[in-house]
Amino acid sequence: MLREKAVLVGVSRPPEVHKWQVQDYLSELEQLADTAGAVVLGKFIQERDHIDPAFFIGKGKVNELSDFVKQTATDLVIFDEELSPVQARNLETFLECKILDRTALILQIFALRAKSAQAKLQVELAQLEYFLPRLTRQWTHLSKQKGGIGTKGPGETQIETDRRLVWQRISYLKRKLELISRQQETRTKWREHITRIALVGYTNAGKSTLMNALCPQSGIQGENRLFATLDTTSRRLNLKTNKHALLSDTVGFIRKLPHKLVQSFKSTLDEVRDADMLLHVVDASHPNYEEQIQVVNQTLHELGAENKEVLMVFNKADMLPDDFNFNAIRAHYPNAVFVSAERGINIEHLKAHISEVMEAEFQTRTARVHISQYKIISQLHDETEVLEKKYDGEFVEVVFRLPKKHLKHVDALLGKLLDVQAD
Ligand SMILES: Nc1nc2c(ncn2[C@@H]2O[C@H](COP(=O)(O)OP(=O)(O)OP(=O)(O)O)[C@@H](O)[C@H]2O)c(=O)[nH]1
Ligand SMILES: [Mg+2]
Repeated sequence: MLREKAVLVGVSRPPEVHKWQVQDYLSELEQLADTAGAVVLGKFIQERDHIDPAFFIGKGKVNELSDFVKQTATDLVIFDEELSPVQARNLETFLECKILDRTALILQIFALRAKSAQAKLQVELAQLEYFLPRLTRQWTHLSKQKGGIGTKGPGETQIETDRRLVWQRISYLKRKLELISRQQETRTKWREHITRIALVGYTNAGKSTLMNALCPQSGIQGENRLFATLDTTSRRLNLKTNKHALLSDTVGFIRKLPHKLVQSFKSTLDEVRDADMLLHVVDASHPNYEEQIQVVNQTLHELGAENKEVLMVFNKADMLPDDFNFNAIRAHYPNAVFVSAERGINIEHLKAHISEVMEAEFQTRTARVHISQYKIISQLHDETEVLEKKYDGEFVEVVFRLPKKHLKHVDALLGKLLDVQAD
């Protein structure tokens, strides 16, 4: 396949955003462009303190860019920032090539990657909401002629469609997603009594590889590309002391993850919101791992999942230099665990840590149940972990443990009994 030729543009605004930072951002953007199937021919960085309302970058830079685009027959110019619909249109007219911003590029990758029906619907919804204000004849005309990046999705079919129809499609997609999410709720009801753990982290940090290391039968493969995982997968995680938990692998986060995308992936990300505990996977070998941690924390905040028990897992420890300053990380994150998911290093230690954190969330109780209430005993077996049963005449003394969050539920069950003691 002939790869489209792309040029990247970033803007530095010292002292807030320095040139070296923009260089890092553009390397990440290059990885995104590569994932979307483009080859990057050049990178432009402009230093300026105000944004041009018409072209985003200054006129001089636009001219420079225009020369480069013509000389190299560039197919598309990708901006690391979000452009207004007017800026995108002006640039498109002036440069006579496709213009994409970071958001559109990420949406494009999600569209290429989406496999399940749910993921496809979620991406389409995000794309429509993003493209709606940008639907211009000129844009669709260009994309129809040329095809390629930025055109997979709603663009083509909407040439003759007015916005009202797009809105109809948006509300249809929302209804459909709502339905799927309700169906999932019923399907996952049984999981309520299992401790749920979700893997979260920056894209490419090694979440799927770690899932595979923790649950060797999971058959999940890590991949060296951004957004390898879009759908949530859950597997049983076997632990020594707490028997088991349900571990979920989720979609990765990235700097400036389009807000609309986070919104449309709401039901996929429910797995994160509903989790009892998060494993925040960090690529410790990445030069910008600290910023990536902040991005993940911010996205968790956006999802309303910021107050959860979090275990920081610093992955790719096999790639760290000998003089790596582990203590600096430990000072910041006292509960940090260093692992190598790929080499299987320290995985048992991580499991022990997970058990320890989970333990704090558990409580042990004793109930005295009359043998005629055998149904309650069997329910305790189903919904808690029964540690011991002692028979005493017509009574059974059951010692069981369960997550604190389920105490209420079990208390209601035991409400009918006289003799319940907590220890
Ligand atoms: N050297 C090294 N590479 C690793 C390790 N863990 C994962 N990787 C590599 O990092 C890349 C990304 O791994 P994934 O498990 O796909 O990462 P992810 O966090 O699931 O990424 P997304 O699903 O895209 O968000 C793959 O090429 C892995 O082989 C590790 O411990 N050491
Ligand atoms: Mg993954």
